[in-house]
Amino acid sequence: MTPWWKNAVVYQIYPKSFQDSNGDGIGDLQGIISRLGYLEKLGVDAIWLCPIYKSPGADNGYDIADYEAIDRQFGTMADLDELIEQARQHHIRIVMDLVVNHTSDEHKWFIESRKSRENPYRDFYVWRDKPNKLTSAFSGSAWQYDETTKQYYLHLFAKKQPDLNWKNPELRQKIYDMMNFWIDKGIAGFRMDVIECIGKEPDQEITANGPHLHEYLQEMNRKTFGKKDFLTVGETWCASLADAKKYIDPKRHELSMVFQFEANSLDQVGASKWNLKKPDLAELKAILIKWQKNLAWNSLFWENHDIPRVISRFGDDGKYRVESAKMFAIMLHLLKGTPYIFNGEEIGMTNCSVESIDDVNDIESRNMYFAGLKAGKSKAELLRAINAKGRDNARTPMQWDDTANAGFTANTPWLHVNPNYQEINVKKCLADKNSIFYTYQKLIQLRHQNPIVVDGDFKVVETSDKIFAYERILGDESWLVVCNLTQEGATFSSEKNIQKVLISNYPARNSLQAITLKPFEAFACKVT
Ligand code: TEU
Ligand code: CA
Repeated sequence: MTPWWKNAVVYQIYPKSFQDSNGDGIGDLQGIISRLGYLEKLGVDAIWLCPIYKSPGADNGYDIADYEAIDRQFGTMADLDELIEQARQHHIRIVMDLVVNHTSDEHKWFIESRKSRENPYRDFYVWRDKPNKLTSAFSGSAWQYDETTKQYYLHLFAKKQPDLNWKNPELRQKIYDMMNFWIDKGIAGFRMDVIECIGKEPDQEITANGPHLHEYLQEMNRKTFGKKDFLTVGETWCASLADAKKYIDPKRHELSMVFQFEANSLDQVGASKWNLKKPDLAELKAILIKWQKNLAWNSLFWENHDIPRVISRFGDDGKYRVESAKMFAIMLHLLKGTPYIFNGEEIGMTNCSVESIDDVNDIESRNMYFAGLKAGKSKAELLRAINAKGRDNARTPMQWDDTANAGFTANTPWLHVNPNYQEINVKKCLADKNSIFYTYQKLIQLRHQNPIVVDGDFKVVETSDKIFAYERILGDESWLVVCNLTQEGATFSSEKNIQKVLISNYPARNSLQAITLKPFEAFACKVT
């Protein structure tokens, strides 16, 4: 049986920023419901919904206080049920975010756990007498002293995100029960937050890829989604090719696919994302080729709620904004794997700079800033790093139209709207047959209608570093994809003949012999 996700395209929604329905400045479930027609027009098969569970919001919902309740700011469980049902009527499935490496410190398990060393929930979390050198992804030590029981608890993320102890079988069973609660509701998949960390061995300072990780995933598979037609995608920042093969090997019964982030370090020096460097697109190409050639199935994505907008980062968000957005779309969507579109990517939304830390919401950026000030760095250099890499860049409200607050809310939005909303918005894109939106729509259609996009072999075409070109081949059919990664002209030549141009971001070509590609030019054609 072919799983539902095999020829699907997934659309990621950051609920807080998508559409506000009741004027409190915060996106919500009814807002999403009101935009299902738009998503159906785009043609996506599923929505990955970032966390909407009950949460104090220290990390915008990735700090969960109750896995089986909806946060009031997003609506109610009835709204969620309505979303699942209405989405189904628009041929869209719902994939939920599963955050089980940690909870909020306001989760009832942690409230109990911290009460006494003998509490039945004590061992659901990781408590030690002394901290070691482990650090939090959000700056500082990963250990927090707790006065009541005079021990430290582990938090690989914020202080308000204590890590769960997966060594405890009772905890694991509670997680599986919760997953089954959601599966029974009729959701179609889970995106698994930092799932590589659940096998952590804190005493050995091992966080990702611990010795029991795959054992836990196999147990989870068996006890929850294993026999279902279900999408599971693991967020695995540290996955090597060998790790990825383990996660997705059908014989091992773990996950459908993983997000790997090898290309994500292209614009940094060393281990810190804040040490900026100009990315080398030849390396980007090499990474894509490596994963296409060696992994049976990839997750294909440029953006998510943690990383900058792709055109601002690797392309051009100025003069060639439209051309480069379409080029990145064409390059990615005709590769082998499951494409993910992050809300706003399909209209070419860009990064959004701030001038003061007061305008920054993201906990990762804020903690880095204040730690940086203490360490003697200048405000200017810290803000420069935040403007290039901070997570708020991709989290600004969805730009629907050119009215106040971009049609996102009738009131003050929780996070500033990008000032370019009058130029870049959904309404304008829908009215222009040549817009980025229709390039995405067309790419989704191509995937749905042509098995070659799903099943075809991937073959690299040798070119200069400026160009990424590849073929997809199925039986005697062959598609050629050619992308100019730069804003300069680039020469390309092939012996092949164009039978049909399938998609392009400039007027269609009719020959492949010694052509000079225009800035960020990209096209795909059937060749003989
Ligand atoms: O992200 C995992 C993660 O490692 C990020 O914190 C990453 O290091 C950072 O965003 C890079 O800029 C997941 C979620 O996607 C993220 O939003 C959460 O903050 C994090 O887990 C904790 O749940
Ligand atoms: Ca609202």
